[in-house]
Amino acid sequence: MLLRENNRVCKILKTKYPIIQGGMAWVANAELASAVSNGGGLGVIAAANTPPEILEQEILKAKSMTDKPFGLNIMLMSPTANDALEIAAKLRVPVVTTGAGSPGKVLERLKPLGTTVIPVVASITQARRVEKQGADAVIAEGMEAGGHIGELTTMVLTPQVSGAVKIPVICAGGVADGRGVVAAFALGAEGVQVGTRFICCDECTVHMNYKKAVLSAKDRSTAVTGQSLGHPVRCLRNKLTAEFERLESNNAPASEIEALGTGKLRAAVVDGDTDWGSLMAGQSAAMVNKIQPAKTIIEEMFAEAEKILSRIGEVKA
Ligand code: TUI
Repeated sequence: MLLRENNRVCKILKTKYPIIQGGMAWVANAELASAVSNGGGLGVIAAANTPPEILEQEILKAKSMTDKPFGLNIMLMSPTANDALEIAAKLRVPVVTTGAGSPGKVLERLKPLGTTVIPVVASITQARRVEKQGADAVIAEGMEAGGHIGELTTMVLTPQVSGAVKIPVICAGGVADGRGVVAAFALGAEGVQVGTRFICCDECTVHMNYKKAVLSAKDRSTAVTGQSLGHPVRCLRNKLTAEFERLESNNAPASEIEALGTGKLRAAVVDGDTDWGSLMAGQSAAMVNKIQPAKTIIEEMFAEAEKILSRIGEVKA
């Protein structure tokens, strides 16, 4: 079965299942990453803006919580991206994913060390460029995803990226169950990246209010803010997104809009502020209806995918 055996993503990641956990800022810590890795996927710690000393501790903590490989996500827009890169090199983190920028420097520094580097891309040009620069695989992330997003949907981005590069493509943005896994593979991907559903796993340490907000999300519960600043971010709708929309439609100065976002992700994750916190989540939040162990989420997704595939295979032309 292509979903598991002879799967290039499983081989590259050294995992049982071809699934990567999204590198969600403030959410993706050692607890979440080790749970996903222990569950048969690739757990990922988000470097985000974490100060270097704390990030190092987090990586060491994850090493103590799993003997399986896990990754580090470097958010390239972050002022601490360089520190994270040096930590990845020093601690020999086996897999590094990147997001929100061009990963040339990361590839140059880490490929000679044997690190597996998998950039998130939001366009075909970026996918072709990172393949030339030596990326091991790419994550094609559609705008259904949570957090910082590009402009193309998963449905059109994934097949185009798959057609444009030879390295394996991992599909992200809107994938939250077995149906999403099958769709991803149908579009040419050989693996999936899942963020939002893992917010609602037992081991994820975000405030319970955040998990409850994801659980109660419906089809139109997310909004994209920050478009006017050139960095669109998808979050669950609340007072914060309404205020963003008010400022953006009034053409408020960029500095004022930027200032509104400061510290808001922490407010959501740590304090559980669902009114004024930034509840980053993808459109798939509507499909997340229960809190489960990370391992169950992974096993359920792939069992469902295999069932769907065998059902589709039975259909006679
Ligand atoms: O990076 C993400 N999602 C994120 S990062 C993040 S942290 C944050 N915190 C506060 C405010 C804003 C963000 C939250 N969510 N996803 C990966 C991703 N990368 N999506 C889109 C891209 C992308 C966009 C442009 C990748 C490359 C790119 O350009 C590359 C180039 O060539 O310039």
